[in-house]
Amino acid sequence: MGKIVFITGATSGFGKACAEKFAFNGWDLIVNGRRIDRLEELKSELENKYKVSVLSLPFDVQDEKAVFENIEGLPGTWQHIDVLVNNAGLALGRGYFDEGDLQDWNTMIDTNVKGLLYVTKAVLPYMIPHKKGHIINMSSVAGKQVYEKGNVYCASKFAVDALNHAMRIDLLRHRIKVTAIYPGAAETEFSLVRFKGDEISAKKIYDGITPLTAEDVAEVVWYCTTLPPHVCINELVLTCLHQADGIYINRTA
Ligand code: NDP
Ligand code: 8X3
Repeated sequence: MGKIVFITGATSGFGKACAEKFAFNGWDLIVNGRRIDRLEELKSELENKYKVSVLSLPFDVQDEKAVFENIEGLPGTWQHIDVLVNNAGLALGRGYFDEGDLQDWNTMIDTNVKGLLYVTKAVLPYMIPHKKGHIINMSSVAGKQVYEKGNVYCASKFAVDALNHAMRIDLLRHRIKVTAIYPGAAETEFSLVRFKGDEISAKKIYDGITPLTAEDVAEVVWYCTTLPPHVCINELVLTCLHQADGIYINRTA
């Protein structure tokens, strides 16, 4: 086996673009998501195109039992994970706090926070004995600043920010790198999911701007994970030219 990257949420957007980037560079991949057909398609596409090995590992990161069963059950050759990209996540709804939907809140917290915790906890026993490994946590500009109607999604990404820092501190003694990425608006399936299939609302998010692409984010993940062994990017914020941070976007410039 070559180097191994484990990417959650690889069926779309950032995760899929990261899979392509690492495969292009000859890495073997463990790819996760809930949509099995997409994982299988990705596996055969990357294996054929780049002659790498791809293990499709479908599970819902919210499901504690499934996370631990799948990761603890990894065949020996797949256990030597060099990089974990904790990318699976979503926003559901964009509305006032007092009008929020409890099920949406639970799903965001269970996926973006608890899912990330479960996967990381399950993968760490494969990294710690080797005193080597790199965890990438996908936060957001929403994890740096709260914006109107962002409430619980922002809170979930602030939690990723806090956990990233906590992991960086607590994993120092194991020589494991930890990096949080904070992208701004990027056109993937994210807004379509957030607005529950409402294509007009989803498109509006990118009105007048040239948003980041999934490939832009994958490029940054690749950069962070291929620096010399003694260098660790702790946090990296990236936005498109039209966006300064989680709040300021100029759609006329
Ligand atoms: P996409 O909707 O395109 O991709 C999200 C991915 O997460 C899919 O592969 C989806 O797979 C997976 N996923 C969602 N829920 C689960 C689950 N419960 N278990 C396993 N996998 C899951 O969005 P992006 O690529 O844009 O988003 C990726 C990450 O980046 C998210 O954490 C998001 O919050 C964050 N982000 C996005 C930004 C943006 O503007 N696009 C900006 C900043 C951060 P499946 O449905 O098959 O399970
Ligand atoms: C996604 C970016 O600005 O919609 O995390 O919160 S934003």
